[in-house]
Amino acid sequence: MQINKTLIAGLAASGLVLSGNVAAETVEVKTPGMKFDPVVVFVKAGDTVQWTGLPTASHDAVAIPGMIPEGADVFNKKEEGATVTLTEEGAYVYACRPHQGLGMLGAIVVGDKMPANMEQIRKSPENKGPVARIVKELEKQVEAKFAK
Ligand SMILES: [Cu+2]
Repeated sequence: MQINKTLIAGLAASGLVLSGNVAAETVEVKTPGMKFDPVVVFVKAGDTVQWTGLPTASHDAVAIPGMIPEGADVFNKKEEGATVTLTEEGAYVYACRPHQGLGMLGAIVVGDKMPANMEQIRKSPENKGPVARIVKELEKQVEAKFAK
C-alpha cells in the first residue's frame, strides 16, 4: 500500500495525470530576423502556438491551404502575441507572406504520431521553391521523431 501511494505521488509530481488527460500548453515561436524559431514545433491536440515579434519587420504567420490537416482552419496571424489553438492532428505548414521568398516559413506538428497529411503536403502544387525547403525540414524532423 505504501508503495502504491509513493508511486501515485511520484506520477503526480512528474506531471502525469492518471486519467490520461494532460493539460493543454502554450508553445512559443519567436521571429529572430527572417525566420521562425523553432522552425518546426511539436504540440499536442488542444495546445496553443503563440508567435512573438510578428509586428517587427511586418511578419505574419499564414497557413498554406492544402498544407494543413483536413478540417483545420487556415490561420492568418500578424499581431504581437498572436495565438492559434490547434485541435486537428497533423502537420501545418505556414509562411510569413512578406518574407516567404526569403525562406521565412515554419511548420507545426499536432499529435504524437507521423502526421496523416504528409503525403498531401508532398503532393501539393505549393511544394516548390522556399516552401519545398520547409517541407524537407518538416519531413526530416517527423522522420527523426516518429519513424521506427
Ligand atoms: Cu517575416
